[in-house]
Amino acid sequence: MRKILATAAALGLAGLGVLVPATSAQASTACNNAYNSIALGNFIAWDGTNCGGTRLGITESWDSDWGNSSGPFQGSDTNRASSVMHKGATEMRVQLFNGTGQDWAGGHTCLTQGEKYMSSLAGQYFTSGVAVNDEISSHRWIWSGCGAVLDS
Ligand SMILES: [Ca+2]
Repeated sequence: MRKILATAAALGLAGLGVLVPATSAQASTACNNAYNSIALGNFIAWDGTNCGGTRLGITESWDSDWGNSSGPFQGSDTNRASSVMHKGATEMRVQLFNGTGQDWAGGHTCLTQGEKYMSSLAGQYFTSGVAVNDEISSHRWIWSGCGAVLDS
């Protein structure tokens, strides 16, 4: 009887595990923790996967060149992001670009509020066909008009 109850308890826990909703197909404990601790309104990028390694930048604003010496992303931040997070306060999307400049042109993709984060950018591509991982060079917030969205 005791053994049967123990088995039932184990099965119950397993059942609960299945019922816990994942925020994305690549749900990451580290990213979930970061998401919960970061102030509302920000976009964040890390050089490692799973919202780890060096935090390249955290900002409520935009940056048209992650490789220059101004703004929230500078110098070696460009072409280095491997995980990104949207903790925006609105449904605006974070538009991520392969290139730089305030013409906001060329290959891009977007991170939505609903997606929350990408624990890895592997297998993701800009509208130009260029891989996103280690290739983001600028970003801005937009309400509409994105040609693609990141989706884990
Ligand atoms: Ca910059």
